[in-house]
Amino acid sequence: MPFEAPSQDNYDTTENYDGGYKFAPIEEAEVSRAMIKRYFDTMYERAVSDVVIVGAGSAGLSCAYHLGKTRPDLKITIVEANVAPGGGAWLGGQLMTPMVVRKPAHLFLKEVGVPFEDEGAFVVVKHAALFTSTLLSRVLSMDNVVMMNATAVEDLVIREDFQGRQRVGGVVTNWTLVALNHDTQSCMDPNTITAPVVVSATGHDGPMGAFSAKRLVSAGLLKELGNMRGLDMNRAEPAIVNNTREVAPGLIMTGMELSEHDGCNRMGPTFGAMMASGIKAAKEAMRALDTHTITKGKVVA
Ligand code: 48N
Repeated sequence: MPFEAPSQDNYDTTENYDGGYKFAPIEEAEVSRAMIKRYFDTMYERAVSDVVIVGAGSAGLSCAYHLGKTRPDLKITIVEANVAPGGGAWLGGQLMTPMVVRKPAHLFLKEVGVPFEDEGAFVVVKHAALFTSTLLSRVLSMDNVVMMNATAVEDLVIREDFQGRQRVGGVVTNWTLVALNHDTQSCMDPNTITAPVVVSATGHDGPMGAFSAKRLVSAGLLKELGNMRGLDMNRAEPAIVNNTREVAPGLIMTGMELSEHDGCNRMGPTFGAMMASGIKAAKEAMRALDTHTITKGKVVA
């Protein structure tokens, strides 16, 4: 019998909740094909992206927001190892829920539409998850931004460029559960995403924290890690924002990963620097794209 939609079109139609709730009929294969086609069409299309952002924590998401909003023409692909994006921004400090953001970074909260309580020099978001879920929803609703979560960057594409320099030209990916289990069986080879600019925002802790910083050392592009220093909020936050930069040709580093790369202080449970650093990383990415000639996702001049 053809599906008869409920008489009204609002979600709480009474007839639906008196034991009469009905769904439109479906074939299981329709569900599979709806997911497969969309996901793998996206993977195919994003095999060459304009910017890859590694890590969907507060820095990576802030970068994606500013970049996606400012340059809706760019193909921005976020690769996030966890099933749940958001990194360390679901809670404040010591698992407490309020999130502290020092001014003037609170202006980003206004931009994104996150309410806060004003404490003078800083503001407090009542629950960190309110910030992260709001920012995630803004980023994921952008047509030019794609997020591949549960997907790990397990290496960097590094090639000699037109100037004879070692340049990061994309990322090497695998399903995270595969990346974490390479020692259980051999030959689970990865995949790649080519991009002229990679923004690394992999944080300072967790199973893959500071991934790109560590890879630069093992690939011989960085002599040694600076290693994150002790907590000093007033030194740490401006250092992270002001030193957000292209740390290697084609690789921009942002957020707490930079503290491991540079050896600057940590700030603890205050998140304004993550937002401002992410925004600066977006500006650095646009600068890099504007100063080079790019063909098929590669910097050629
Ligand atoms: O939230 P994080 O860890 O990193 P940031 O830099 O966005 O924010 C850091 C911030 O939460 C703090 O640590 C605060 C301010 N505390 C400071 C302090 O002093 O303690 O997000 C990084 C994201 C995570 O979601 C990881 O799962 C992901 O990056 N990730 C990766 N994704 C893909 N491939 C990888 N190899 C990878 N490594 C990490």
